[in-house]
Amino acid sequence: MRILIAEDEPAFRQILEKILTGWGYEVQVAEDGSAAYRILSGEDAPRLAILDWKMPGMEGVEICRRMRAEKPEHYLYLILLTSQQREEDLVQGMEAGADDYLIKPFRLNELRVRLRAGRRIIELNEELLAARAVLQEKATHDALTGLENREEILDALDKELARVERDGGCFTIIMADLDHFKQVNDTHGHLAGDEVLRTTAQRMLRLMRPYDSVGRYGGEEFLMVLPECCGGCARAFAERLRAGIADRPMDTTEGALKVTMSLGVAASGVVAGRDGARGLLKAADDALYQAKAKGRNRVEV
Ligand code: GH3
Ligand code: MG
Ligand code: MG
Ligand code: MG
Ligand code: MG
Repeated sequence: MRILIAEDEPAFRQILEKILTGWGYEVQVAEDGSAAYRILSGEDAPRLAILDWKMPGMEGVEICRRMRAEKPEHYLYLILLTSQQREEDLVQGMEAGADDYLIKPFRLNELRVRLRAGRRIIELNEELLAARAVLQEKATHDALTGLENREEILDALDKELARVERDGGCFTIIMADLDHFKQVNDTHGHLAGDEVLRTTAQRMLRLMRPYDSVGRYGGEEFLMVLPECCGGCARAFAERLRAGIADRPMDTTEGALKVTMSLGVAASGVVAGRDGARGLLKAADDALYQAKAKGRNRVEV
């Protein structure tokens, strides 16, 4: 674990650095308060900091106050260092956001166990963040394909509608549906069907730009939102998607399966503003219906 030592007295700083390094910590040092503040608010800051109260540039207590106001994503465990005479200021220090304090001169044993307490808090915080990320992923993504789920992709659509209303420009949505997918399940089993869904998702992702969104809209139906891609761009993209699925059989445990997809394209300029997301979804759905009616494995606008 990395620790920041912010201390303006060189001798004291060096002693602390030596001790902590000896205990196996990776140590970063700051010679004044503003350097410490810069490090703590920067990318990849240490999670644990020992801050001298009295420092040029910025006092340790002020650093505590600022870091708590900024609320970085990872919890920062802050230990204030103060001299005996300022013991009465400790309440102020803790109120400013320090987690703990040490009064100079302090005993090594005390420093060691206080650091251990800090590490426990940091580890708990990391577990909490990891659990939250898992929950967040579950709430917004489809477990089978890893694509956005229906709510999330509809959310992306609403955001894109709001964006073009504000900034102008255009976007396109594509509704895509695997052809005769029921037959895949019936002939090769549901598990092979699942593999086909996963491969379809991967192939679509590979063809998309980083700022495009794709979600699993229904069982074997996908919705894409393509910012700043309209007219010929959208049609060409839908055609690439179609070919990306049809041109190469998909490997499954039941062997290589030929799969095709039909796509309906709708551009924001046509319906957006009139009846928003619903109108656009209906236009894409109608186009998809046309693609199915005209024989499948094709794109309709
Ligand atoms: P069409 O070309 O008209 O779209 O025909 P289709 O067979 O693809 O359409 P239909 O709506 O009749 O059938 C869709 C099938 O998709 C039925 C359903 O069991 C299957 N399906 C939906 N979700 C999943 C899933 O998560 N896994 C698997 N394996 N199959 C799924
Ligand atoms: Mg000092
Ligand atoms: Mg259907
Ligand atoms: Mg289908
Ligand atoms: Mg369907």
